[in-house]
Amino acid sequence: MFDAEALEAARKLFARETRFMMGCVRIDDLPAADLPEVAFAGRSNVGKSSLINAVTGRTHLARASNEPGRTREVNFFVLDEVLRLVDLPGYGFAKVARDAARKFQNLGRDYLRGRPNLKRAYLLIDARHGLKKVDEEALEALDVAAVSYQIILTKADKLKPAEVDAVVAKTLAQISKRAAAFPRVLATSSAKGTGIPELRAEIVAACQL
Ligand SMILES: Nc1nc2c(ncn2[C@@H]2O[C@H](COP(=O)(O)OP(=O)(O)OP(=O)(O)O)[C@@H](O)[C@H]2O)c(=O)[nH]1
Ligand SMILES: [Mg+2]
Repeated sequence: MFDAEALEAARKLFARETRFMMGCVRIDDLPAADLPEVAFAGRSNVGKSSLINAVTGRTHLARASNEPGRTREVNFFVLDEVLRLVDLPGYGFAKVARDAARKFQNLGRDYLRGRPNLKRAYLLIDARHGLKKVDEEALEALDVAAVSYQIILTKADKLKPAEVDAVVAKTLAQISKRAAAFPRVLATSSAKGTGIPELRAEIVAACQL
């Protein structure tokens, strides 16, 4: 999929400094759309913030936690002033007060719908669960908004390799008819580093860096 040269170039880029830029709670507060962006979306607790930490090689850049609903802002991280990684609030989450949850979930959705410099959205799916109904709604919204997106399986360390392969194959089949879905599903583990070099290369390719 990626040759050694592409993986090495991506590794080098992501070895550069990433800084936290800002967290937005209102759609009007987003930064100017002046750098390519990739965003991480998915159910609450799926591992979005952890994956941003893994690709940037930083442990506590994005705040990750076992408490669902951890990320409530649209958080922007800037890699070497050439690219922004965007950590979105999760969806499909019932435990926080409903109004508050709706507010930050809508914020994530509004970001995805209207961002002109968004080069790719990564829709994260827990490898143990595969696509759920609530994810289908997200896929639908991304297709309608014509946002180029790619599915990433998370927490692959929780499954045996053969089981991961089966979920990859099944997920690929499920998205085969979706117009805006990138026809490659990447299995990752932020905990073990699986798939992280490949994800870096995917981001470089998506942003044409
Ligand atoms: N085993 C394992 N656990 C993971 C992995 N990635 C994340 N986790 C755990 O999953 C939990 C949720 O991770 P987060 O990164 O905070 O998830 P999130 O998608 O950002 O969640 P919200 O901000 O609430 O939407 C944390 O306890 C992480 O340690 C992984 O690759 N493997
Ligand atoms: Mg988070």
